Amino acid sequence: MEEPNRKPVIKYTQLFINNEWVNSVSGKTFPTINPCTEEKICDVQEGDKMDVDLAVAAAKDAFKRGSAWRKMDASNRGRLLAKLADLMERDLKYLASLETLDNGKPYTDSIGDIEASIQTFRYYAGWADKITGQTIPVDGDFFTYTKHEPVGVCGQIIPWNYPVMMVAWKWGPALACGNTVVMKPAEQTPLTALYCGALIKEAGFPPGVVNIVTGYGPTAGAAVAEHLDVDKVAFTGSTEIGKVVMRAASESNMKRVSLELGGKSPFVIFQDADVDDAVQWAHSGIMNNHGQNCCAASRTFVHADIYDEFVAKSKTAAENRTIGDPWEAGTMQGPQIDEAQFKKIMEMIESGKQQGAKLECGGVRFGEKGYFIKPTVFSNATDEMRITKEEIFGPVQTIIKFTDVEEAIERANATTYGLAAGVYTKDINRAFTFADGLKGGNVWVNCYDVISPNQPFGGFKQSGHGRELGEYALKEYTEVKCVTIKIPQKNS
Ligand code: TXE
Repeated sequence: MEEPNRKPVIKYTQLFINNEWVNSVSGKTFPTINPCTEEKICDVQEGDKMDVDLAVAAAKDAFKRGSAWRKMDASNRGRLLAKLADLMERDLKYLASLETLDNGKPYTDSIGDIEASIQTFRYYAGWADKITGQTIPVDGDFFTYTKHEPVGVCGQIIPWNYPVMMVAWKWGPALACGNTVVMKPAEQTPLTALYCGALIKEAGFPPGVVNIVTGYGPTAGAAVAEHLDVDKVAFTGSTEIGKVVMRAASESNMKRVSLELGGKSPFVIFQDADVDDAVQWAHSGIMNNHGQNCCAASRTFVHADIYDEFVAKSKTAAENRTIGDPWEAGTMQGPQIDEAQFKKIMEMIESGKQQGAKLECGGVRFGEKGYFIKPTVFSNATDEMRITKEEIFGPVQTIIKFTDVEEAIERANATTYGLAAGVYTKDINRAFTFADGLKGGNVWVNCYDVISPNQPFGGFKQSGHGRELGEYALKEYTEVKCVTIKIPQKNS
């Protein structure tokens, strides 16, 4: 691993509209904060409705019939995406450094995220000229075919937990399908998305195909969700704001909506498990990315026969997790993203203690500066406790006991969420029973959080609408047009 660049030069802090860097119309800026030091990194242009209007106008223009983007061969769209991936690879070290600076995640994690993002762009580069329709044998002298057309201007609102990866998950399928984009990055982590904007221009995407408006949710984000000229909105974030976005979409122009929201995912571990291996999967399933992961294994159900051993080993794993300076090789956990998240997590930990769960380790701040929280393990948690029901989005493992198989499925499904789930067992029949019975968009057996660009990702119930990644994501970014032509005589 190359040495990180601890002080990456910040090159872009303006809005990216029509392949140009511009100030916000209001002239306002907002600070982005280093979560390790709680100090300002720099000021970034604060876009709002007026800037979103300009960005949408640029995206609409780029999508006009006859535009460079609309006339471009699909294979060339693929080549541009592949070029973007190459440029990210060239700048891997810089991008990872910027990500760690702005988000606080360990540099090695940032490298992994950027590599996964590059892989995602390459995957969708391959799709660009393979998005095909059907011919349909209708009755009579007619010829019918379907065409999968781009939806149009896509608003994309993303969170701060995987800043570059969310860019790749959103732009990859949108651009492969031939849409144009107005992206609103999270206010906590605007820097890497802006840098990716510079790479869009360098790769040679026509002006207006990708636009980035940094700013806050209730202003810039809401303007995207409400806009009459935005044809689709893709949102990743809280279920609460997902509902706001969906409402805004229906009350404005019925724009298409895809949502990837919160979760409270169960991981059910049986008594026949290899306990050490299961402990590791469950530990990384909740602790990775500081617990700031929508599909985090935030409810660990463990069979009574191995419960005590499992809890003891989970405690050791949490105590051994290295927390601190994200630039140091070997650091596994940095700070939470901001003060609001820090306070929310500490409040949830307090509720766990008050409601009678047993705090095995952690539960306190690490150090005096920065939003660090020690990896925390609760045992003796019950289904009614807030730590078992609500998304904590922090490094807090909640271990719950179960005995009966049927009961385990029911309890695992007793949540308003349905993003992901896991089961660990050597019994193949039980594995299938759980894979079928668990209500989640992703179910992992004897592993957890294994994600790749060609697998679909998304939620049942209040964890969202639609799927990202894989071939499935193309459906979210295309409209199906059915064309029927009268012909002189069929020859079927
Ligand atoms: O999310 P928000 P926050 C969950 C997690 C976390 C909680 C709150 O439980 O603790 O949400 O985090 C933009 N119209 N997840 O407050 O507010 C906002 O600017 C349009 C799960 O950060 O949902 C940002 O770009 N947009 C999750 C994005 O929405 C609005 C990832 C997400 O912010 C808006 C993050 C509005 N009215 C948090 N208000 C996941 N699914 O991975 C805000 N935004």
